Amino acid sequence: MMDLTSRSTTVEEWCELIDRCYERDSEPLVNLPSGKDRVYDAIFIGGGPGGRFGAAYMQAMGGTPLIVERWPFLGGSCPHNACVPHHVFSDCAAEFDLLRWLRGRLGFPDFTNGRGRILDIVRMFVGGRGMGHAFMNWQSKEQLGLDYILNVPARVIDSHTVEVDGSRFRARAIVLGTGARSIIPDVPGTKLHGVFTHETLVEELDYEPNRIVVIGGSKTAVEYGSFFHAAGAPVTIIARSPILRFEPVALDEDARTYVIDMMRSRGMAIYEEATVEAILGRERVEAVRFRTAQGAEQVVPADFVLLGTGMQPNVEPFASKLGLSLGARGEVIVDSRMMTSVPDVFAVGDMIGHPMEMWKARKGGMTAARNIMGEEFHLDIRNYPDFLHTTYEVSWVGLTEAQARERYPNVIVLKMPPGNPTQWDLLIPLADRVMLYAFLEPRRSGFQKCVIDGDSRRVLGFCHVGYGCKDSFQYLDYLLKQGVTIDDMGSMNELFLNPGHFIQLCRLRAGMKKLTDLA
Ligand code: FAD
Ligand code: COM
Repeated sequence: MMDLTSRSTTVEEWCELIDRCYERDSEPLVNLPSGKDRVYDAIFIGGGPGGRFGAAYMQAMGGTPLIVERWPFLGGSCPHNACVPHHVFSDCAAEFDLLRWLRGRLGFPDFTNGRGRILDIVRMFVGGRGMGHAFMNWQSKEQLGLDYILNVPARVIDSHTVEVDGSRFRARAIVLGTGARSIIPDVPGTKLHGVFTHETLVEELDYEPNRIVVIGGSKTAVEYGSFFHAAGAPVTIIARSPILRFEPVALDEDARTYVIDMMRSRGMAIYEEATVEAILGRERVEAVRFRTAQGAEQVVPADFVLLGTGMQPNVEPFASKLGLSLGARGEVIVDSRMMTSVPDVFAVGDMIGHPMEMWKARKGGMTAARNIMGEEFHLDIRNYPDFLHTTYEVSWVGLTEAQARERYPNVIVLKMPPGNPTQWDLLIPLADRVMLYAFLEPRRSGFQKCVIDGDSRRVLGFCHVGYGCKDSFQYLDYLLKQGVTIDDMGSMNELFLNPGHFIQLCRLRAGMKKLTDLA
């Protein structure tokens, strides 16, 4: 065991230490400023966003949390193999896409035979991710004052006792936040060299992929597929269900059609409602055989396959040991306070099932902390803003037009461009980071829609395809929940040219007593 409690460790020192620990089996890293023998308010098992934010919130409330994490760093899968690489890849996808459309024009370089180097990008991420890991450890120790033990798995003894490296720790409550892992589909060939998940991609990729098949229709499948394709490696997506259909917070059908059309128009092959029969090859992957929705057998050559078939909660051995109730997809069942079926045991984040997103993990941790500290607090995980990347940022919140029409008799729609967004060659919408598309490839400049209840004048939903608008959806979500109206929206101050044209679209109609569409 390496006791770091009374040592001030810099980010650079953490980097070296984490690297050493990650490369080979090594001792636990211990930081226990509150003292080893105390009874903690909670032991957080898993130091991902759920555990780390839960512990930080509890500490801020005056409680004493302990985090136990099997990796030598805090932050969980996000900085290691999930959100952070996803955003690196999506940034690259957007840049490559722009370069592809502008190639040889206006002084932009010729990208015609150009290829983004996927292997180098993955290596760049892996080479740099240690700094993110180190920052999480440093911030949690030096700025947040958290107790933690890293680089060792936790073993639950009972609902108040956790064993770590042979020592026992006691707490009033346990908060499980052990995340989720990729589901490996039950088809022949998943063990061939060249078949990856998002986890193994960053650990094991050792060649430049050229022909790519993505199996599955998850966000990861669409996001990573879009990146590979934008980098110049042709991609085929084979999904069992229609892609980009989300529940319960759905993407508007017009936006979905626009996004999929834009993916196809860039040359991506997308097969929905198709069944993968086998990944073929001797040692390395050579092709994927599948059946289309119409029943035709097809074989696509591939030297790289990404499995994007969803995530499985990591619930064992804790569920069996504690007797936790599980749901149909193997997730831990919790109530709105994050309490499991076992008294004093809470669960948060990806291990409680969908939606598997950062906000839910972090707010789940915070919710558990508040309830353990005696403040009743409930988390609603049914209404939230959502997003994904293709070569675009796609963001949405609230009701789709179809959902609104089911619930309200007088639905008003404001959208840009008007009509069918894939058929216009109109340089609208104009905004940051789509100006070049707008003038040179107009139909690629994005799409946005605002759905309104014409009777109450309340806004019901927003969606946006483009760039730079994702952030505003965090606040639009809040405004929707406050009951924002078209008139409130029209009274706001835009920073023109703004990616979300929602304020000015609303203002164009806000003066109207009996609202009509702007669509
Ligand atoms: P994790 O982050 O998985 O943390 C769980 C921790 O528990 C891990 O550190 C693990 O080592 C530890 N652990 C497991 N077992 C033990 C044990 N026995 N003892 C001790 N520790 C243990 N969400 C977004 O909001 N935005 C995004 O852009 C985004 N991008 C994503 C991209 C990809 C490719 C993927 C797969 C997911 C993405 N997500 C994104 C989802 C997000 O990463 C997760 O929702 C979030 O990380 C869940 O946090 P968590 O704390 O529940 O689990
Ligand atoms: C972010 C990880 S990458 S955490 O949510 O700050 O722990």
